Amino acid sequence: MTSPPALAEQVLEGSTRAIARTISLLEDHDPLGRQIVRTLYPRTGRASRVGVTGPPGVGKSTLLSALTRVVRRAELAVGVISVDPSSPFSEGAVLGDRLRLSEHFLDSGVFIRSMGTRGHLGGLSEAAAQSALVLDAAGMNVVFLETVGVGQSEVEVASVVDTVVLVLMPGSGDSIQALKAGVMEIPDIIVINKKDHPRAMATARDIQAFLNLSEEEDSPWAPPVLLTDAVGGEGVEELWEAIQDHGRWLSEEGRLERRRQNNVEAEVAALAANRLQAKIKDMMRDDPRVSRLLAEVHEGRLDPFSVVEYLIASFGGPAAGGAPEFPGPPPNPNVR
Ligand SMILES: Nc1nc2c(ncn2[C@@H]2O[C@H](COP(=O)(O)OP(=O)(O)OP(=O)(O)O)[C@@H](O)[C@H]2O)c(=O)[nH]1
Ligand SMILES: [Mg+2]
Repeated sequence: MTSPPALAEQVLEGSTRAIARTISLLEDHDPLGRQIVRTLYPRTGRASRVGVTGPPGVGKSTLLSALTRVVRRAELAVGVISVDPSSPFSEGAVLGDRLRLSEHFLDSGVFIRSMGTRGHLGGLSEAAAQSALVLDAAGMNVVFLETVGVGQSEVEVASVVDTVVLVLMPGSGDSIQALKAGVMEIPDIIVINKKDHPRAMATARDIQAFLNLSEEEDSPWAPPVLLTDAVGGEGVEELWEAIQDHGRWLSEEGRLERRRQNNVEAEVAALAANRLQAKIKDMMRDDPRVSRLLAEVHEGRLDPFSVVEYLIASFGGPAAGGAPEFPGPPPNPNVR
């Protein structure tokens, strides 16, 4: 078996097989995957990272296939990570993505990977975010991350990209409401796909009117609302233009640096919250002391907060297996 440092080296050389292997390790939550990401991390940051999110079936994968075609014309290397929700249909969705994106299979400047059925959604978006880093380190110029907008995972994924593209279609009423109610953050670019649909224009106008109202004085970036037909390719070049415009805007006045710094904070917070949540679940299930305490709460002899305190006191303490080990500086990939 190839050692993690050797695999990392091959990723840096852009080996498709090494990239695929590393992503599989990440998908399986294999600690080796994390070790490779740690080695690669100092070599990331060059790619433009673009999140493409939106409700199921709006045409995100089709749009990404069309976008990839446009970006390839500029001879930029493109990586695509598509996250499909862990639904009973995700096998089909993965297959569907393969079909939609299959025209790019023979192009060595394109790496496409669908992540579907394994793991719960939180863990999935974590693996997807790390896979995006792998593609970045491998020298991809643009890395697209497709995710289905389902609350939390959307937030997590937004925290690892530079540009968030929200894809909607006529009939995406829930998402539009979420946007208007402020439940969903305003993305950098909004796309109304399926512009061949009779209500596409009205939907775009509706969103534009909302954006005009909510325009913030101190935000010089006004999110454009674009209409596309991902199947016919209409509006896709304009979308790529808008993504590049946003990239240029970010590169001014230290905005990209600030954004990435905020992203790192949000990502670390989300990752830590995921780990703690998993730990709490484990303790609730496996720690006999917790079971006893819960029984006492049930019998009215103890209040719930005492159990919470016990849980929290256990994190990092001996009950949780000792203080976490600091991983130390990453190995320099240039020195073996
Ligand atoms: N009429 C029309 N159909 C489209 C357009 N874009 C995508 N579709 C169709 O919409 C369906 C869903 O497209 P996908 O690209 O799989 O959508 P998605 O958002 O990636 O879906 P999930 O990943 O499952 O959430 C497919 O049958 C596409 O052919 C469009 O612009 N116009
Ligand atoms: Mg898709």
